[in-house]
Amino acid sequence: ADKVVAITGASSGIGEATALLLAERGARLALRARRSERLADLVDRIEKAGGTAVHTRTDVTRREDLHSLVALARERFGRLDVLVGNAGAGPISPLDDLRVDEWDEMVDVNIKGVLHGIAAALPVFREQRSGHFVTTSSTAAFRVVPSMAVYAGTKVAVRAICEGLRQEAGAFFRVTTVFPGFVHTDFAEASTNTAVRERIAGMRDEIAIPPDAIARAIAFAIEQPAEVDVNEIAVRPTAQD
Ligand code: NJP
Repeated sequence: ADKVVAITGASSGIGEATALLLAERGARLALRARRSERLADLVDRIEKAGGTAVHTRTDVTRREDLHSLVALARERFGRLDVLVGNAGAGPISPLDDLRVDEWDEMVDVNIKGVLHGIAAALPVFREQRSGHFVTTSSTAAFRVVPSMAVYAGTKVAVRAICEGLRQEAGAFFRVTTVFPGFVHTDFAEASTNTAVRERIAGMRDEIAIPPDAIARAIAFAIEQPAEVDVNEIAVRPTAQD
């Protein structure tokens, strides 16, 4: 359909794959992340294939950036139908490493980044009497694995926030939380602990599924009829524990 969809974390991985798939299916897109040159290239590819997309640099830890995202999407396309809150940070490490700045980063991007999106889009969805929040959590929200304590904590928080949002949504807007398992993206390189990074990268090369698998799950939720709200979707590699 011709929905207006804003995607955070659109510059690589799951966000990029979702942008390409939704553009192919007719959505008009507002793409956001910090790496503008990658976004510009993505917009180019989408337009060359006949799609419609705009981009602006956004840091989801800055509340005002999310407000401008929502405002610009409405200015450009007249409304906002879906906010895909997908930006995430995963510099994972054992707690005992005390990489406290990285804990802060994960809390700021993964939790506050999602909250900033909700704060910006909720009044618009209420006014339109329609809208859809799609947020990327993680299967780490279901089971903590070694070195993932803080990361998993942020993704548990995302799940709780989105479930609370769903309960408050009434008949106005929809809430979908996506829980990816191991996906083949740059995410595996984010850890600054060499042993952890090598272990994760090794697992990635062995079992990870392509980001398009998550894009298809997001498209499935978005394309349901208005009265159907797909709330939680977990998508793991078949070989994942
Ligand atoms: O990873 P990656 P994924 N402001 O690194 C953006 C979750 N997940 O696609 O700003 C704005 O390719 C960053 O853009 P840039 C994961 O937790 C993954 O795998 O340009 N954007 C990039 O576009 C995350 O929520 C796996 O650097 C910021 C994007 O986030 C989501 O999937 C498993 C930002 C990250 O893309 C997408 O991650 C799982 C900021 N401050 C959950 N900081 C997996 N890959 O295995 C980062 O369970 N970004």
